[in-house]
Amino acid sequence: MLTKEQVETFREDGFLIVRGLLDGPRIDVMKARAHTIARGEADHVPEGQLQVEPGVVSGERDADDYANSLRKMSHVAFIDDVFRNHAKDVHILDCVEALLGPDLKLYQDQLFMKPPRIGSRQPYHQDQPLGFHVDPPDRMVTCWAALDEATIDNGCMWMLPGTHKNGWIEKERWQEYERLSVAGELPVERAVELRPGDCSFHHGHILHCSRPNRTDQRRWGYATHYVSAHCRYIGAKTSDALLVRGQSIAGCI
Ligand SMILES: O=C(O)CCC(=O)C(=O)O
Repeated sequence: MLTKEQVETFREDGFLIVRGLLDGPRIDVMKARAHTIARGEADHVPEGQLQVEPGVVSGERDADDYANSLRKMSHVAFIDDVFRNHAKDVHILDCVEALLGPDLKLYQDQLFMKPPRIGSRQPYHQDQPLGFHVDPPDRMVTCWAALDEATIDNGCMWMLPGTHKNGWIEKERWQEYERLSVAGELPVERAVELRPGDCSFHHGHILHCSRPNRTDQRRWGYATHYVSAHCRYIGAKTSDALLVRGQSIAGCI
């Protein structure tokens, strides 16, 4: 569980770093499975769940192999036991429970792969308005687990502390923050540099981005997006959110 001070930091800043939450052997198992999937050797993961870097798709950038052309894998915890076990990890869920309460569902997961040299920028955005159809909207937390070292040079995430307190922010303002950040004129943005096994937790409304990978080092980070099981689901399709702790609530997601 988190300390009172850690919960307070999350409430104030909209994000929190927890060092050394996951051990090395565990990270190695996840990396091995991710490699198998990225090499196209896992029949249970359809290619549609893998996204290639836009620069490679457009022909402007070259990758040395298919695995190193990938930008991300999505929704793998719903079909792969290694990633599902991670999503149900007791240490992660203890932290999320301290932030969202005892009944928790996994809504979505994404392995952000930021390959060497060609890994592109992820512009400033809030997660929650981008496809998380829950009410109330603020009962959502992402755990971003570092599988590799994430540094300023290889494209770690950056956060704008406190922006989660504004709820939904107009997309024009996302773009304005993005413009300032690219111009180097946003002194309040904070880098989230992590070592393998460290995790950061962020609120669904915090503005955040990640920069391009300018190094020869890959930067894999696995994001699991959790919601409180007490939220109502307001999406058009049926929700496949996965109960990971506590109980489902009648009439809720
Ligand atoms: O890892 C990245 O590059 C972006 C991650 C992100 O936007 C998220 O986890 O919400």
